[in-house]
Amino acid sequence: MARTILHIDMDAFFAAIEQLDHPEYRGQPVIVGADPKGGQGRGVVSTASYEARKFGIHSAMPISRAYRLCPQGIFLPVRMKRYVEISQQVMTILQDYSPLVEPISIDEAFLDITGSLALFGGAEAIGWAIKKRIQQQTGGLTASVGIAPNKFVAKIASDLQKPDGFVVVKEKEVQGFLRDLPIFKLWGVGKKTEQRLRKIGITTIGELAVYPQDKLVRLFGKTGLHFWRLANGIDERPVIPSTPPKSVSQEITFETDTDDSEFIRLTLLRLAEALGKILRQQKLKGRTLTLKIRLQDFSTFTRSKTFTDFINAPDLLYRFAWEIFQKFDRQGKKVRLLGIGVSQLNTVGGEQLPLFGEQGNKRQKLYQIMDSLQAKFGKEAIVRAALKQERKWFCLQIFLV
Ligand code: TTP
Ligand code: MG
Repeated sequence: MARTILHIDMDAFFAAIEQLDHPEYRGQPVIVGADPKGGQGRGVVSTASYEARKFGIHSAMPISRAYRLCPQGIFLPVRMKRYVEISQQVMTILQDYSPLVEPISIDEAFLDITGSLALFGGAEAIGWAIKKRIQQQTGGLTASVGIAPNKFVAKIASDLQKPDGFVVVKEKEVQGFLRDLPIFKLWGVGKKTEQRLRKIGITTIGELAVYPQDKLVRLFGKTGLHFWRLANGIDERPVIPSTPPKSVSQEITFETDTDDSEFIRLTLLRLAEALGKILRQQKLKGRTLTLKIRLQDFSTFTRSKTFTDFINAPDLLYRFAWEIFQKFDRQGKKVRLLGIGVSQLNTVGGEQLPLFGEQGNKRQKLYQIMDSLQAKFGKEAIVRAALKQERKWFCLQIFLV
């Protein structure tokens, strides 16, 4: 299934906070890090404001060198407590736009916004809303945002127009976007690898993308394949939220209330497929399945079933959800909303539950294959025949809480 991933990275984070807290430093070259001790200091630069970067100062540079480059600069110590406070404020804002937020450093995070697009009016709307909220709630800090079909491209995109950047790369633009970038932009390509790639005539990501895969594998082993895949814009790594959720659920509100039991059955199948996919991506299984039903008069019911084993396979989720639904007495009323959720979650190492035995193992493999096929060829490739008759959904929402 096509995904939309957003990467966000705050601009000159520590230095920008110093400029926020001390208005007199705004527009000035600010260097946060070790004490320069008049050029004799032995530590390094944590970060520098964009004004200071004009002097050639950057993170991890010896503070003594930074001092020589810009003796008139404003040198400040690290105030970690304050930066963590702002970091938490920013991460909390991000949670409002997707339950799938993966912080990867103090000032940077990935969001899988695939499930939030409809709710907020599209990817760009989400990106701009996040930037605006951060600016307003922190009192003026800026962030750079990259939006793309995967993590790798989103991260490159957010870096491209820093500071205050905003870059969106659509699925069909990925290859063109990557083509002319230097190879050191690839994750995992350090100085040594860069030199080795140069020796075989590769200096850009585009050149790497068309290089024969087998030759790369011969030269770099498995990593060669990894480079090739990234160069071709293929990166299937999921966004993994830092705190595992307590429950995962999917629900749907119908465009018109329904009592068509075949349609309801297919809806449960569709919900189970989607839920199963998220659970597999997040490497989670659950012991309790909950069906949520809202009827035409807005009365809402939940019915749960708890198993001895942990499950995440869509056909099991579907089978039990359908069983629960059939036992539920709607008193002749139509259904407005349906949801299924799984709780009592457990992280898994990929092995299948004993209860469903050998079949379970095969099934698990099948789902992994389905996921990778879908990632490659799009959802249509292997959508179950039954789902082809689906009607329009009003709103599909994913909840991880
Ligand atoms: P970065 O996001 O790498 O840098 P930045 O936010 O200062 O600047 P920009 O993103 O606009 O390029 O790192 C975030 C913070 O982490 C940074 O403000 C300070 C800290 N940091 C260090 O302390 N040492 C380092 O070597 C790096 C790279 C960052
Ligand atoms: Mg940053």
